[in-house]
Amino acid sequence: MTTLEYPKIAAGKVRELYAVDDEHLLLVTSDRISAYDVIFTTPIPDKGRVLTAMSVFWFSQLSDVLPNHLVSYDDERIPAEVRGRALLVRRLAMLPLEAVARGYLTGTGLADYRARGTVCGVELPPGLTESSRLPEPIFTPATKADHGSHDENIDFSDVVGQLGKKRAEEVREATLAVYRRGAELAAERGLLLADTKLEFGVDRDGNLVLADEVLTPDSSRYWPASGYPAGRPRPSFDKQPLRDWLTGPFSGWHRLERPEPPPLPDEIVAATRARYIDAYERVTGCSLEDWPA
Ligand code: PZK
Repeated sequence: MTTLEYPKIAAGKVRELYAVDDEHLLLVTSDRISAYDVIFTTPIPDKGRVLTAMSVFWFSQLSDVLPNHLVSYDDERIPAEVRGRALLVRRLAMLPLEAVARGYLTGTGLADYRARGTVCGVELPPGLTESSRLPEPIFTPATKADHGSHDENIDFSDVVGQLGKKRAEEVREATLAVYRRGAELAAERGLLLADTKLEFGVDRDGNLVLADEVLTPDSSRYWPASGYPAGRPRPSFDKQPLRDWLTGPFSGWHRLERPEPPPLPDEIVAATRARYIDAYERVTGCSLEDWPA
């Protein structure tokens, strides 16, 4: 059985989802990387393994907080060609929202705060700036946008309208609990967890289940903990070498003209790969060499 023999049921920028049977899916993470909304053709070797291994680490760390969809990362149902970067997961009824928790102000959270003084209906104190730490972590849900469009921030009251008060509160509390656990462990390892985006599903018995990828550099903003005061954008732990090269004088790439993404030079690939592996090893305390390939 090769991956391609399973029916593909969804594809994102860097991941694909296959139907294994009525109860199981295969979630495959590629080595592709995106930045500034473009997806590069040059792969980052081992990126798919890093993201997969990190998700597995976090599912295990969070298993006392809530159940998750992971069945296995090493199973006969996982084809050899994707071993180490694929997860066999339980098929769930997915909730139609992105569940985001933020401990710091950046991105669309910052934009909404500047425009309205609130993020997703949560009132924040005046005087906050780019990268400010929030007084406490907040739940900032968003719609799940179709391919090509962006997620849109929504208020908690919209989530209540969609899911009912009980489930909405459960999702909010679970999202904040995942963020708190992630931020606490990241801080012990010299990293700040600025924010994280989660997806939830519901199993046959009606239990809320953590799905998708969890606390990976693609679903979360990890920042180096030291050396960067609030007021300026902080460098992303993983993608900064790529972003710096792209926006610098040598890439020949002009973001606003939306040209084809340029091929990445070997040294940018190597530096980016090293950041992903470093993030994995810092967060988990494990060597990537001990992860299946
Ligand atoms: C599911 N996605 C998003 C992720 C993609 C799309 N356990 C599950 N059961 C049912 N559906 C999903 C999951 C999970 N996880 C997740 N869409 C459906 C997604 C990765 C690649 F193309």
